[in-house]
Amino acid sequence: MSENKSEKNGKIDRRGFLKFMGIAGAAAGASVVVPKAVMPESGKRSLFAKAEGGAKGKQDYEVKPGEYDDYYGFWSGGHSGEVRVIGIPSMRELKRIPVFNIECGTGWGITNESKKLLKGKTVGDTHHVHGSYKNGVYDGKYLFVNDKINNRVARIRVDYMEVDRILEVPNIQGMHGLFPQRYPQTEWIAINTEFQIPMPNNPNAPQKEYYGAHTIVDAERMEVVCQVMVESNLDLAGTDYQGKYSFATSYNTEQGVTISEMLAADHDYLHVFHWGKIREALKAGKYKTINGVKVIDGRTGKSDIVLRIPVPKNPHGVNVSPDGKYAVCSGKVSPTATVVDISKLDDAFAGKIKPAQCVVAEPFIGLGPLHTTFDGRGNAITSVFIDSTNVKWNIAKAIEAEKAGPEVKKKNPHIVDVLDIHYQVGHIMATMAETKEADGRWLVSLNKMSKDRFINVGPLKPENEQLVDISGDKLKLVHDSPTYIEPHDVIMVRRDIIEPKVKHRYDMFEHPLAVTKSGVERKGNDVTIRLTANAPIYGLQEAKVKKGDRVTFIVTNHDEISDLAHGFALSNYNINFVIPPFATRSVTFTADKPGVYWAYCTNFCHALHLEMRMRLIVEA
Ligand code: RUQ
Ligand code: CUA
Ligand code: CA
Repeated sequence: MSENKSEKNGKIDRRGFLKFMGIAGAAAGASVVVPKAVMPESGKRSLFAKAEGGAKGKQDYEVKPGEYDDYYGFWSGGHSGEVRVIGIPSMRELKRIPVFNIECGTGWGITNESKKLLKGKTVGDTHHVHGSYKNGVYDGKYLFVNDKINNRVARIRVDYMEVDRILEVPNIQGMHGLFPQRYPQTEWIAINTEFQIPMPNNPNAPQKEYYGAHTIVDAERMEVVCQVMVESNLDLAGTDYQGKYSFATSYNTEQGVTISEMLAADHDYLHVFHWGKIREALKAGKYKTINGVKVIDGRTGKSDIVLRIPVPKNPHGVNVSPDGKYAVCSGKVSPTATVVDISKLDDAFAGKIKPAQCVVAEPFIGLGPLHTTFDGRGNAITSVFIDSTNVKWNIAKAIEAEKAGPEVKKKNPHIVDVLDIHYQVGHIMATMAETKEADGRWLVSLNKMSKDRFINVGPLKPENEQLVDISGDKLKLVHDSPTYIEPHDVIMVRRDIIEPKVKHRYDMFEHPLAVTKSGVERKGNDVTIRLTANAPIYGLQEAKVKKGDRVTFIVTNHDEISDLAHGFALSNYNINFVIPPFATRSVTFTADKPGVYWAYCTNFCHALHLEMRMRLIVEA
């Protein structure tokens, strides 16, 4: 439904609203104008239609003005601390969701609501963003993302595309790999810890008492269920498609604290955690409580919860194929990938076979393999950092060649195509690849360096995300997309799975403060100023407080029109935030400077947006 058409249907969206209100809006005063909001969705031409008929390797990646993307790309923004939403295949940036950072555009970290979640912390490093699942496919409910700096996991509600919970996890450092349960649905999230520390964190502990932990978080309650303590560090995470296991690669099984110590052993491990055995241990009370968390001893020889599969030294990513059959580890230091047959894990846990016997292939990939994704047609595509390539290879052929022996294997029959990328790729991801509905259409290569690829913007260059058409046999580079620091990881979700809302609810996040009537209320030195916001006026034109008062502004946007947000900034008081349609936001500060201070709307909302302001008079 186009925006114009929606007006004809008698519903008014933002464009219609602005035309309709015009200058007349000013005369409407503070009365609440609430035309029914319209969801400008569905029906717009989709690129899916163009791709029909299996135009192999010849998909149209251009998304023309007015057309929609086929996929939502959810990006972790690395040390910017945010999550981004980028359309696939256009690579157009649609939204930034502030998570662990302070963000002036929306006022995240400035409002009371966001400060309550951030608890005074202002930096974060988002590495891995994953969605909640039902039966091996995204259910469109939540996104989860980790913070490697302050060891937190945030949950984003997909319907509002805003953070609703942040959980700080004790006993760990370097929170890194994170993966939700995929089957039957996401009840648990498995989270890894890259840095070993003493548990509890005693500065005098000897090096051999530095541990890693696999943390299990309850996805709905956002509480730590337990931690499985191991001697190794735990890097990337994965889960299977049966709800039975989670995976963790480790590059520091040596418990080293220097780089040479971390590289000392000739192999490290893929750790497999047995969820049934974790549940049994919890039930049987086989844990110690450290800083309020149930910690299960998963060290070698201490329990049968953890299976350690030897892999070449210092591996990196682990990814599970969409058919649920294989966990693929990327070698990093070794030029190989390691293919683990998940159906053999039960026998290995039962001691019927050795853990190493779960490995069914170790194909050559290139120098510095980091992460693997899948096209849903039996092929894997691995990012190769040092070579700066994406390597497409066939899993079944790799397994066959392994069986056939070294003569066959050295001819590399599994390699399908090698694509040069620009440059130094970290993560790669194909559309829907972390679900059983992997569709093999597009791949994004998240390259850590762009070097000479764009006009020079000084020493700090953009990163480069490259769009690759993977619908044919060849990997076809179709688009360069320079991007702000740091595109870390991404998932690409079919757009029919995501159903965002157009407006907030009064009770959003159980917000008890929604303003229906503007006014000033004083209780001692605490002054609450309640404001409605209706384009183009706030419900009060002025308010008076006294120097030293603790002032709380609460603003509710009564315009529930699609895309009609107001802002609220207070001159010289370092306050600025946005109030989306029907939302309520608040801020508390001390009025320490006497004088006249203008509060004004920062978000262009109306022809008289500039007039949307009020005075705060701070009396001496
Ligand atoms: S893991 S590319 Cu967070 Cu590879 Cu860094
Ligand atoms: Cu309200 Cu500009
Ligand atoms: Ca190592």
